[in-house]
Amino acid sequence: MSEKTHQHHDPVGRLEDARLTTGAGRFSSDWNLPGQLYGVFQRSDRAHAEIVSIDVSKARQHPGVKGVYTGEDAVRAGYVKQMHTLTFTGKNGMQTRAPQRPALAATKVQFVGEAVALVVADTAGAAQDAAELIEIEYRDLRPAIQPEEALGSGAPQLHEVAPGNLALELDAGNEAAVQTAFAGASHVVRLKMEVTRVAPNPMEPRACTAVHDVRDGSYTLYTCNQGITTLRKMLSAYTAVPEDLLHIVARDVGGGFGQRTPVYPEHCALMLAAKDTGKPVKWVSTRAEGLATDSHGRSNVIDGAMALDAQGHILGMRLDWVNDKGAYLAPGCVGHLRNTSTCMTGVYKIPALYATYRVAYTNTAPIGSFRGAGRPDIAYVVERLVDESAAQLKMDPAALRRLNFIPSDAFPYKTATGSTYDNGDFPGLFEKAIKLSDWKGFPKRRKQSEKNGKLRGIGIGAVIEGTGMGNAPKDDVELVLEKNGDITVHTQAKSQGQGHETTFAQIVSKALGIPLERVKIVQNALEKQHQLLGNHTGGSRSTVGAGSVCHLAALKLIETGRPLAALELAVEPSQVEYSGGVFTTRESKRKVKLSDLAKSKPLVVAAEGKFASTFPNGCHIAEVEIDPETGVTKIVSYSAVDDCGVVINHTIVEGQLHGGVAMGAGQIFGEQVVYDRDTGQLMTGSFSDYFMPRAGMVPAIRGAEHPTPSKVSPLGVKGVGESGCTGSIPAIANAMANALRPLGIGHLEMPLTPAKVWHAIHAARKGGHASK
Ligand code: MCN
Repeated sequence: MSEKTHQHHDPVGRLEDARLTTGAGRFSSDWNLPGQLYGVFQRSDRAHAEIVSIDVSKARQHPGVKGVYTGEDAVRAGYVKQMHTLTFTGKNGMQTRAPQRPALAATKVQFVGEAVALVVADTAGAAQDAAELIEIEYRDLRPAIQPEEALGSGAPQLHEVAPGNLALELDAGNEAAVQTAFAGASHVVRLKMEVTRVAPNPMEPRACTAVHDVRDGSYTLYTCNQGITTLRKMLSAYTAVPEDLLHIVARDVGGGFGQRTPVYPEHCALMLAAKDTGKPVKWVSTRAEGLATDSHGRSNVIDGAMALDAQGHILGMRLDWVNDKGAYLAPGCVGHLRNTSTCMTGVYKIPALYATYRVAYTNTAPIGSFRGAGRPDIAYVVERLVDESAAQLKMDPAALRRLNFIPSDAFPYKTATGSTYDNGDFPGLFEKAIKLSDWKGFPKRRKQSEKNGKLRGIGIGAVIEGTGMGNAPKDDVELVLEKNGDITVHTQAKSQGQGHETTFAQIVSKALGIPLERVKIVQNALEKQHQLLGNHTGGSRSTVGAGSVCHLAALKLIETGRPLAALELAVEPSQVEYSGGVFTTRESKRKVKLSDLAKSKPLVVAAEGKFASTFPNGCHIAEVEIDPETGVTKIVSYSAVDDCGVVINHTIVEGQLHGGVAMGAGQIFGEQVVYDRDTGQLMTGSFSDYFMPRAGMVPAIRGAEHPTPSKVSPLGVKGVGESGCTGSIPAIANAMANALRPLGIGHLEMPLTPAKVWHAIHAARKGGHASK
């Protein structure tokens, strides 16, 4: 972000960058163990079929092959229960219908790319060659690809346990209140929307080397992840190997975006092979495997309606969701339900809310968490409805929002779906964004664009998201004052690029008043794996959770040091003061350095805490210019004001926002996982078909902070890791709608590719209907 208005810059460069930018990082495939073998998966080339037979005899005889494993082996080992998180009770007491998922498909394949066999050989090449010799006879079945169709009558059925392909049906909010609100409304605005399926595509592909120790039956997995506590729990549930026999090693992780939290069948299949061969077995995913089998994100269809009075006050909102979950419930699948009801009211005081959810199985890759995990989805839905309402009421969309914001004196604010927003100043933040974007000057700029033959639009995304709470029992860290006076802090959070080594160190160095360079953050150390239980990194919770506990641990160190210093100073502990790494007392000129307290033995303190959700919020305003001759759109201006509470590192926060905005822009303008509706073949199986956002898509962002310290965290922090995505998706979509509305073009579904935009413009100019 080169163009910015941040006033208070004290840039602290990222401590990890020296390593990461000089090739000294250590990623999963950098691990090589003596005697290791290589695994290659043979995957289903069809979306839905019964496995009639698998003949692996030729593969077994191939030179160099040390083992071939199929669904039979997975079932025999009992590796069939992938854990899921959809543990709510649904409508009328309905319980989630979750099929088993053998680590290798046993009787049926349910999506293109599903692992059917694992071949292990001396080299990856030999394993690949042998995999191609496996003969699989399938009986093809008609696939169910589109989620609404999958739920319809006559659709092909995926799982016996889930008739009608329905995994769960549930609701949230108050249906009667919404009915009353709609009955009394002057305006009802309806919009059906799709939040498309996208692929996370972190820079580092998935990889895992599994090792079995025959002496104690333990397994060590060298695998990229977002923190071991959740992964280990899920791995144990899948394999029934007790958690204390599962060790997980990762140093640097090249991006995660939610995709790396959970267990994957591949982890388990590699464990099988490692045990059987007695050798480490290494697998590195190809890009194509990643696109087909890394859990995808979003994929929701939402039928929405908003009720307003004559002045533009929002009276109620109803949303009917169809949540596509793909072929199986990925462990991280809960986000699209929980996070969409948590912030259903957005930043507005909407008195009546009601949502229904129908969770569908389809013959596609499972859907898991992906940056935002439902947060961008609900932000998009609310903000699109707000903008369409403003259009219908012929109101300025900024004016309509001003009428409806939750006022700044209303915190803590309990929403109609039961969340408690801790703190915020939505109107104040909004006005800052309006000013930053020069909202008033827009008509002039639009005219200028018109003169140049371009269509210009401006759009707002005023958004909020819940971050913080995790599924671990607590967040905890261990802080060690080393003999040389340095500080080592162990946490179970796991950076995949977020910069924790810097920000957590900043937290500790600030609390202790010592130089940053003296603090070292160590994540997921093998020797601490079974001692610390804190949350993995995800849900933008690490700063609120692990970060806050780093702060508490530092304060505890001071309290632990105080009586020791008092002894040396020969005073009562209450007379000892601490500042800047030094204990002093008024009674004498003597000082005791913190760094001297551990001279003979390291001083260890443990701290823990459990924190409620925080609610970062922001207002993003995008301005776009469309070339009607080509349908190509440029984001010409982007302003973002965010409230992530007290900011630890301004540069990192900006980077997080910038990355998130680019991801949102990618989804609006091109990213989409596409399956052929008839055959279920993956049409976007490589980067020549799957659109990845490019840096040039997002201009310099005009950013500003508007912090309201969170009451939940002792640091006053809120999360930020997903905010960019949550703000940009609605802001850019609304800007596009605003640019096209004068032509009579209604809602267009993302992705707004040049071809789609061009067709809509040309259809409108010819007086026809805009295509969806
Ligand atoms: N931060 C800060 N001040 C605040 C809040 C955060 O300085 N008030 C800093 C943090 O200390 C941290 C970073 O900003 O260095 C993000 O913090 P936080 O919001 O707590 O989020 P997490 O660390 O828990 O990261 C998870 C979040 C998620 S859920 C996704 S998805 C995501 C994201 O972070 N995936 C990422 N950002 C990513 N960034 C990179 N480079 N790669 C990913 O895979």
